[in-house]
Amino acid sequence: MDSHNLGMRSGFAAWLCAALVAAAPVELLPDGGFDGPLSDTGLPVGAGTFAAKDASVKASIVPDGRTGKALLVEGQGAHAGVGLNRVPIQPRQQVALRGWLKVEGSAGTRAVVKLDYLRADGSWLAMSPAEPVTPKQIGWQLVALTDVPDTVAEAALVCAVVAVEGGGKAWFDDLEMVSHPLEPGLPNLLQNGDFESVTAGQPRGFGLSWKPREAPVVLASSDQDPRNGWYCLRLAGNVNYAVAYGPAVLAVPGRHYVLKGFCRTSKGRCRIKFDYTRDGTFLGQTVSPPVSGMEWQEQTVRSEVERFPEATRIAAAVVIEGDAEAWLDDLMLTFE
Ligand SMILES: [Ca+2]
Ligand SMILES: [Ca+2]
Repeated sequence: MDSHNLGMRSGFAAWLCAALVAAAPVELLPDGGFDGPLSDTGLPVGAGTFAAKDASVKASIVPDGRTGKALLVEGQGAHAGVGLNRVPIQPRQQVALRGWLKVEGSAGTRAVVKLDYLRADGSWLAMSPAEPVTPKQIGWQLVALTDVPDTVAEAALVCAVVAVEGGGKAWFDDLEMVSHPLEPGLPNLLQNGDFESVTAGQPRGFGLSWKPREAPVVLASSDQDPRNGWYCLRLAGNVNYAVAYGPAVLAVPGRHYVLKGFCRTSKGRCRIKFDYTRDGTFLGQTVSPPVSGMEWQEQTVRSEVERFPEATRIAAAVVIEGDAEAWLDDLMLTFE
């Protein structure tokens, strides 16, 4: 799986590239690597533990990190962890949080990296979690998420939080949290179309439509020169064809959907497309012209919902054919 190859080094360069079209990102977590000086509590400056009612927590900096030291959280009870910082929410900013974690414990143990939203008085309001990691996932796992804090009503502060649920031990390391101005434009109907949400090395919400028998197909988050942010999607294989699709949305009759996305390939060809479905059954598709070459190229597909009047869902998808390796970023689903 690609997740173990995903490094952090190229990430900042990617944000700098993005900065050519938008303002530079702001670093919001001073010591997400847990290798810096500690306060009297034994934790990085600004960090503090919390525990749900009837739960308890012990947090410490330990030597066996992914790089140098790590934060170890040992929890008992439903929910306990460490808030790492508290940052005032700025209007029209997107916040991205990523990090590595591994977890040990019983089958019900889960470890979470998340953003918590607090009122101005510090009371808890809401959260935006990455997909939890369980003890079944062996070794360090990469997770990443993004959110737009000023869309959370009443929220004044945003906080990077690591937590253990159900009792157990979890190690956290190499956390990064940045904010950058939200790009103007229409809202994206496609969740995780920027591929910045990562679950154990996989782009959250995206999956293969089928697993070809003749050869393995790789669908993974990739930090190889994303067009924007930290990550893009990588789809590779040597098969007749392979399709990665995202979360489907309602196919509203009369609505004209537009899918835009950026693709590049090291070999073979790649297209973006719409799939039309009803109750999970494939009815048809509309595909873009093929893209090949290492430069990011924009593609656009316009829906043909009227050709499939029985369709109830429409899904954005990416397809490769033959011996191909492709990267996708900034998939945008809107309607006209
Ligand atoms: Ca570290
Ligand atoms: Ca991206």
